[in-house]
Amino acid sequence: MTKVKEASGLPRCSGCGIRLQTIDTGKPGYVPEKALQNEPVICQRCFRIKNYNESSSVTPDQDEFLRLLGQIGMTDALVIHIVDIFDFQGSVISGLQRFIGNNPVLLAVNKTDLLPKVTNWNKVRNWVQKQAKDMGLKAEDVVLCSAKQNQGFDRLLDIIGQHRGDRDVYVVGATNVGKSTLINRLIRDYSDLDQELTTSRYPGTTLDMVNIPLDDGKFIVDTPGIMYPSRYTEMVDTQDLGVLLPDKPLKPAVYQLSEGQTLFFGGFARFDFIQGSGYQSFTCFVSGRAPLHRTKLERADQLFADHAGELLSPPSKENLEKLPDWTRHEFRIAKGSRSDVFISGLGWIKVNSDQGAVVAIHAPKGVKVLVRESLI
Ligand SMILES: Nc1nc2c(ncn2[C@@H]2O[C@H](COP(=O)(O)OP(=O)(O)OP(=O)(O)O)[C@@H](O)[C@H]2O)c(=O)[nH]1
Ligand SMILES: [Mg+2]
Repeated sequence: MTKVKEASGLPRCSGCGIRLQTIDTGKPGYVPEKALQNEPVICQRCFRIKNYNESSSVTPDQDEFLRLLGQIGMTDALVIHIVDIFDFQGSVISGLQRFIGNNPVLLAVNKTDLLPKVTNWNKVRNWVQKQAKDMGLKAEDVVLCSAKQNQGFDRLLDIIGQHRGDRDVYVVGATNVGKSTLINRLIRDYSDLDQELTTSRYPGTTLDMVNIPLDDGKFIVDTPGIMYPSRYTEMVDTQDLGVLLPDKPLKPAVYQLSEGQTLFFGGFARFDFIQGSGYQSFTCFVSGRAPLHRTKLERADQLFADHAGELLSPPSKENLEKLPDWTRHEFRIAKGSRSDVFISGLGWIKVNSDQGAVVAIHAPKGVKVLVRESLI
């Protein structure tokens, strides 16, 4: 207790990094006075997330996050940039170098356990490297890993060892990509510390930097995630988040569609097959909990107007009303290309035919939708 009071006021929460306070139960960092005796001490919000799986009620301040990232540019550090393989284009920090200066970066592509069981990992690695290059990301090395299933960690530690020298390690990324889970894995399996960072399925869990000591007096630092409003998962109600996010390996669903057919992904989005070679197959890589519904393109507008939030759900009617109206994105898929139509946070649809096609996606305004080279 004395130790706690000596430091400038109260210490930080060892779960989420927020400065602790004992005054205002409604403000971030609140901890009841008597819980300050615990070792390590965590705030009430972290306690609730850990014990009751509660969702975070804090809306983190983005300018503050960017300022924190900017601090990394002023220190000599190794940066681990974590990206979610299920939402690659949605979770990449494309301008990372702007914030972190000349510090070296390792690109860790997390959640590989979500890809189908039979996956050609060399192909995935090449794909990641090519995407990173096309997006202008600079990385000393790329590693595929799963913090949940403990895949890729020997190699991750290996390349951290090769590139760290005597620097601190900063773990950065968009919200929910698994930064804290990955550091917990390192703490649990590769150290004898008893600290546990707070993790949750809801974006915006870590609120400030958290320093975890390394053997040589340096630190590995967890950071708050950057929020990108262009990810569907940042837009939806917490109830619907559980539907969008897969929690087991994706089971690709193949649909044979004829020209002029539409697929609804619950009430989340819609895919139109407008023109092609008559009858084509499309493979959907989306979380198994969004029910797919097929209809005729000419009936699709009316169906959505009449049945959104009922037949076409989730989201519920009430939650749909909280989302922006849909916009339509039309794409011409070139002959001979291998393309995915990607919807950030929802997944992607692979166009299987090499005949090319004209397709369209309808999704809430602001959600990132694009065509990319096929991942799988
Ligand atoms: N399937 C799968 N889920 C993962 C993996 N790593 C993390 N998760 C899950 O992703 C969610 C977010 O994990 P966190 O570690 O809290 O993510 P974060 O990047 O620290 O998030 P913020 O603190 O909000 O920026 C949790 O539900 C984790 O269980 C993984 O390798 N595979
Ligand atoms: Mg975190």
